[in-house]
Amino acid sequence: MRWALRTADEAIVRRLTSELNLSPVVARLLVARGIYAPDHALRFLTPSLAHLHSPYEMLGMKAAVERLQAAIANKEPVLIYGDYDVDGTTAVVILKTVIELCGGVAQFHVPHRIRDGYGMKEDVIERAAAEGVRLIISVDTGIRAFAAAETARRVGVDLIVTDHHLPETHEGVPHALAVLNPNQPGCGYPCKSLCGAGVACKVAQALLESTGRERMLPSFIKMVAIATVADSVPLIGENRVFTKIGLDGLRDPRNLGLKAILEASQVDLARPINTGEIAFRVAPRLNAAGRMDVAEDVIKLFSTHEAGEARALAQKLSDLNTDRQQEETRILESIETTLRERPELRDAYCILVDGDGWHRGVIGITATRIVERYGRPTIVLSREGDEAHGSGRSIRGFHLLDALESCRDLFSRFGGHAAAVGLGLPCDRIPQLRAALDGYARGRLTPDDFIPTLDYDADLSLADLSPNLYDAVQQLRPFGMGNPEPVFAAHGVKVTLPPRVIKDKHLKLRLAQNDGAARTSSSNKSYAKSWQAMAWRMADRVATDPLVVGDALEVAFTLEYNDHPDFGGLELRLADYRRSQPREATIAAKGIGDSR
Ligand SMILES: [Mn+2]
Repeated sequence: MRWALRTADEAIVRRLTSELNLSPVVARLLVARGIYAPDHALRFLTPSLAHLHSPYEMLGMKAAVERLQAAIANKEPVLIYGDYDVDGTTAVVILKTVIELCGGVAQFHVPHRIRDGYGMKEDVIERAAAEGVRLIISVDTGIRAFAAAETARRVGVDLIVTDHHLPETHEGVPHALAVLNPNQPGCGYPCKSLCGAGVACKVAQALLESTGRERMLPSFIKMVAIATVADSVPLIGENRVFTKIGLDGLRDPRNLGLKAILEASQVDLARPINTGEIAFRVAPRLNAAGRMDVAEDVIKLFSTHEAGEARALAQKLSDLNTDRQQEETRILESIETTLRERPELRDAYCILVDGDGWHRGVIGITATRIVERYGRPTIVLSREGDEAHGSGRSIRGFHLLDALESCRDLFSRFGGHAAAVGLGLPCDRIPQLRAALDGYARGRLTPDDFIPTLDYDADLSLADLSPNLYDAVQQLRPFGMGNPEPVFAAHGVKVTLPPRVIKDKHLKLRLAQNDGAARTSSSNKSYAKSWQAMAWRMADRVATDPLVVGDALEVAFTLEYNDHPDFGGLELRLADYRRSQPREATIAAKGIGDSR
């Protein structure tokens, strides 16, 4: 692993430090995250509802709200057209709840991932029209639904599109009564990176404000926070306000479904919720419905007024998630076997593996795992009859969609972006695709690109660690996409107790800063202060290269607070460690291009 220090202009760091009376470490973290102006920094450190933008800054909001208000007043049924992932289903829940709260009637449609595929379908619109629906509002989908918009016009249905995905560059946006998307041309909305539920929440905010119910907004924001984390949009701007306020609010869940799913996910409500708990425990359960079965269960979960039903649905989602994990493990093992037996596949610059009947809802996650393991762009294909369906994930600096563009004639469908793609092609073209992608990648990557990089924020001495520093860093929470958890590096650290292996997997170390004579003065209390360090899943490293007391290390770490009453306190969570080089060797290594 390569370590790279995030850059931060020292002059700006000094200015923020003095103007806002911040700790220099926090100022550096802010500047490394692109926050230079003092007022911006203040807003970042203290997110509040007052920072939310007016919904009417979004193009199309006025027309959308007026039409919704008319529907609500006339008790006209409104069909909400959603999507099957966390973002799409929570967005449905947000709009359904707000329409019903205001006295209206709401129905919803969520496509089935395998049967219906992604996007708005004309037959759903025709059927709704036949049943008397005169207003459809999409959430988290629809920005490229040109045919669906035409159908709506033909059958006399007003269509409001709300979405956050990028519009088509040439054809513009569908012809609809209103189109709400901060990314459409001409929309001056300041926060461009809202998720689908975020856009839906802006509609909800407008409806709540117009009926004097704005104090209800925080309960909607709890739902938006889950979607914002699950959809991997950057946690900056309005998204930071949503996640900060929403995650705090989730500690007091009122909605029975929320309460049940947090309980089933074993989220500890006694302490601040972090984005990892949402991303790795709550979201996979909500997503499991759309991946493995029917996404409607998520909407039922959040709509029920029956605690027993909520618990049963949360349990069903947890079971589906267990199925999903087993399916993922099965596919991963099969891929690993293939890569062992056919090393030429593993050595490809763009890995492409295929298998029979792999669950299409899971192959994207397995592609992510293979990228983590091998550091190379990866496409996983599931063969179903004559057609193969695939998902791909990339590495930093390799535009996977461009790679697919370079051989576009091979596909029956493809789409996505730099980091992730979806595709379909006839099975007999898989060998051609494999060769084409490998060739394309060899022209753009070198083996050096396959070494993962650990970005870190600052070099510290362990003597600088303190509960105050920990508290200061916590002000930047919640961490996640666009606001990574701060990682620090310390050099010349000594192992002070024999390392302990925990559960065969993890490593527990005791570390102290080896500062030499400078800190031997008895007046310096920080001398010899040692810290506990947890190195999760790193036990195999001491099996091949044992650590003993006195070994000198460089460590990259995040700060953790262990609240155990007896041996709790501030501790380190290692992101990586390596042996300190003797001084001469370090200088020599620098000469040949060491990263620091
Ligand atoms: Mn989305």
